[in-house]
Amino acid sequence: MGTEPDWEHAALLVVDVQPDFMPGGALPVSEGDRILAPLRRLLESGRFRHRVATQDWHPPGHISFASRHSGRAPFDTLGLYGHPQMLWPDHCIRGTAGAALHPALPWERVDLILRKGTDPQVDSYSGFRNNWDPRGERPPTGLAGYLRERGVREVYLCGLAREVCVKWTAEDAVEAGFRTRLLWDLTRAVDPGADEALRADLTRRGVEIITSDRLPG
Ligand code: VGL
Ligand code: ZN
Repeated sequence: MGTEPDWEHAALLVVDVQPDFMPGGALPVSEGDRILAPLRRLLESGRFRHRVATQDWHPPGHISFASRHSGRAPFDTLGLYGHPQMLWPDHCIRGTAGAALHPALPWERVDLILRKGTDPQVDSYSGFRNNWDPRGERPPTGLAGYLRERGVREVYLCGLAREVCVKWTAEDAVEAGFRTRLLWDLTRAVDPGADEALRADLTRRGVEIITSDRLPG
């Protein structure tokens, strides 16, 4: 398997690059700001024919917020609809400055902005499918169909957070049949201590981990 992208059939997926995930933000990702400059250059290079962004976009009082569950603190885990749900600080509340697409990036270069996490009762990490709903299902967002209808066969992932929304999006991309590559240097983690295990897990699930300097051109 070569690493040469098939540009015509390749999409760049930029996951949740929003001020709330920056250092000092509501749900800070260590060094989250370090991806901004290289990601700006990649978007401006015009190399990817297809470019999609996801945006975490929660209503106030979202089910994933610790503040919504009495006696619970951020980063506690709760059983929700039969699956573990991590509780988070309030973040990415729709319409707030922290939920905006980060002003340092050239968003005019993306074709589609997909908002997720909009259901008050259901979280959504992946750009492809929500987390489990009360019926135990993970409803699709339509992203796989959007990409397929445009002839996309391979996806390149970057953004935040590496072990949460980027990971879930990558795994679902594999599941949906896309050749999936993660641009490791263009992601950062909430907990970088778990990077080693994360790499192994992603690789086992069929996600290829590469760095952006290996993209030609
Ligand atoms: C994310 C936690 C909660 C992310 C979103 O974008 O990785 N993490 N909501
Ligand atoms: Zn969220």
